[in-house]
Amino acid sequence: MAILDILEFPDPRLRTKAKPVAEVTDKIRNLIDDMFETMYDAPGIGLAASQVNIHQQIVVIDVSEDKSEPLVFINPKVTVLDGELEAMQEGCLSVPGFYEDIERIEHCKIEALGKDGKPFVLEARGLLAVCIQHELDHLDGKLFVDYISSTKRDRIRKKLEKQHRLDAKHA
Ligand code: QAP
Ligand code: CO
Repeated sequence: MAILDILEFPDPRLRTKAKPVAEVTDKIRNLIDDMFETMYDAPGIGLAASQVNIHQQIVVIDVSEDKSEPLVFINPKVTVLDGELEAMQEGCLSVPGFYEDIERIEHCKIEALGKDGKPFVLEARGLLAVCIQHELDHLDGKLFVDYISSTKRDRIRKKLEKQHRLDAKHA
């Protein structure tokens, strides 16, 4: 197991579109274990492979209080179940320290392969539904800051770029 480096906004690699996983191999399962370790260490509630510079369609999520409900989504497809929107404050491990209210679909269905390579379907609402949409966006090269004003996004970008320069100097 290993803790992986997380790419941070505005790293252009976060804009890469992930490719479907052809076969769920032991290598993919090892990556999934590392993604959970990385997410729990942060700590976070969701992580997409794109964020650790692996451009395959893999997402891990655990919205439980006690790390007891790990969910794996490989090659996920989301379907809107009703059009109702809900605003929730979102953050992102790739945009550390910044949180914004984002509107998402409140009720959705997700079809994916599990860690065992078998297809499953899950209906989600609330935080889980929001987290799934946030993580699937990563696989498409999208970030939550894409939904806010360009003024706010630029401010966040400048602050993170400054932080990255400081990090590089002290590395
Ligand atoms: C996506 O995000 C999410 O800024 C997952 O300094 C978040 O796990 C979906 C984190 C909220 C729905 C609602 C963020 C950790 C974790 C930070 C995360 C930070 C440390 C974010
Ligand atoms: Co994120």
